[in-house]
Amino acid sequence: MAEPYYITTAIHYPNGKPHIGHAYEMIAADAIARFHRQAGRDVRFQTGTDEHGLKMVQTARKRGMEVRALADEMSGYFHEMADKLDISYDRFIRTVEPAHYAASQAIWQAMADAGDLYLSRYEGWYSVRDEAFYEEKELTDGEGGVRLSPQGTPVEWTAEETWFFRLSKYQQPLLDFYAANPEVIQPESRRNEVLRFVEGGLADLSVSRTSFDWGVPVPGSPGHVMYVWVDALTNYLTGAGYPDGGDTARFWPADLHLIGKDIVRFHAVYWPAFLMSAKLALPRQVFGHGFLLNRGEKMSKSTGNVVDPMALAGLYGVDALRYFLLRDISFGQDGTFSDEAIVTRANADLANSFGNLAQRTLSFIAKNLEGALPSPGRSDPADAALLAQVAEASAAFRAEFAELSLGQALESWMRGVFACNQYIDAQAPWSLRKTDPERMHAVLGTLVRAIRDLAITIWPVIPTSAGRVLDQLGQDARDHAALADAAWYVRAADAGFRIAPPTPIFPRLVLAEAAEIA
Ligand code: ME8
Repeated sequence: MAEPYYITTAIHYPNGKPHIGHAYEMIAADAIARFHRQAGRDVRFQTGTDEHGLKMVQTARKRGMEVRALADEMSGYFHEMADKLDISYDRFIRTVEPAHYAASQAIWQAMADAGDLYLSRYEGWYSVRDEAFYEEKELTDGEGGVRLSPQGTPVEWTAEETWFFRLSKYQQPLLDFYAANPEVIQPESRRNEVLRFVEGGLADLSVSRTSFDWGVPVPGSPGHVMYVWVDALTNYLTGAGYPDGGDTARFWPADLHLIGKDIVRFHAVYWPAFLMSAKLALPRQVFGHGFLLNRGEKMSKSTGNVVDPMALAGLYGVDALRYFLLRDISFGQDGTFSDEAIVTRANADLANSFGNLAQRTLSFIAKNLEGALPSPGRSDPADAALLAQVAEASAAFRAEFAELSLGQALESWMRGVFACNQYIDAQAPWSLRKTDPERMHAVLGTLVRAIRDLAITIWPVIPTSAGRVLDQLGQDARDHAALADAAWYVRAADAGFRIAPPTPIFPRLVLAEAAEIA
């Protein structure tokens, strides 16, 4: 049986519609999930919405709605976005599901059984926007006497009776865990932040609330609902079938929690501490990706520069957006986007390079060979050299993708595309038609093989368009094993496969008018 691979995104707060940052995270996780499926792993990919907490309560109050109605409406937009962006999730989880209540109460009970929960009084600072408690030493002064969290969000003084989790007890076990698993928190800068935070000492964590009731009830403690992060983090276990078994044995621990840099503390400190307490295995990796900036500016509702990912996908195409985000933003760092940058990148790499290569080659074959796959013809060392360059580019892509160097992987793939374009220019198959048809056949056949392998390689990033190129070549396989199967060509030729006159797959994009962008 194939080796399991469990990947998750953060679950998103449905207190508003999804923005491009949410889309970015889903797209990156989707490409990684597809990549592992191609490599033959049994992938479980989960995304969803995080629907409890005070932020949801306050947003619903402002809109004059019931919280559940707000959650239902907004979660729907996230679900719809995932589908439109070709996100191949196996489960879209909502934290209001009964199965999730059961999982959250089970992990709570396990932490209680370990003696790690006690009742006391919390007095301290809370940021509703971050749904996070902060210590006095972490705060700064904002305008008008407002105190600000390290994330720059306002905090308010909170005092109530709550349950506490003995986080302090886990300081040393956590440090031991990081030391024994140097790769567990990525990238390196995030790991260093976490180490500094934990080395600085850990206070026990308030893990229930009594001032509102929108949350998972604490078992045996009427009036208390769980702190939203306790149930939110537990979604990863719910999705694996915890506590009733289900697939927990198969898919837990998760291989990768892909999240943004602002929530690394929750995933790399609180989550492993909860799991240690509940005697469950710890995740293999937490990767904190960077933030997307709109033309270099932080997006916020007040500046009015929040970008709707569906509008961008509508203007430029889902695959152009997916390709741009993974190619132009160095994975793990902040990155900036603009309409111009999307158009420039998609045109340079997809329309003018890979798209043009496929379109020229396939339409020439359709027109001049009635679509029949070129015969072996007269080969030349340049043919094997090209296929070796393409194989090297594809192998580099796979190695870099596996290491989550996504942008670099795409650069490697482009090396393969460029090699093909140089080969076409040097071999000039169009002029060989009259002068040397034997040589023309060999060149076109070499290009067909190269295009097929480049399309399989890039498939996780641009699944619809790469899939269409492969369809034009009559290729059903999308997996890595197909790259090692060079005999496909002879089989297809023997079976009499013919290339139909192709419709272009990668349109040349034009920048949308300012009115369309807004
Ligand atoms: O934090 N660029 O939800 P969320 C890139 N519910 N990524 C961004 C971003 C940006 N501009 N803005 C946000 C939560 N993100 C919790 C998570 S998980 C158990 C609970 C990322 O809707 C952010 O870093 O505020 C996070 O990974 C995800 O979007 C959801 O953010």
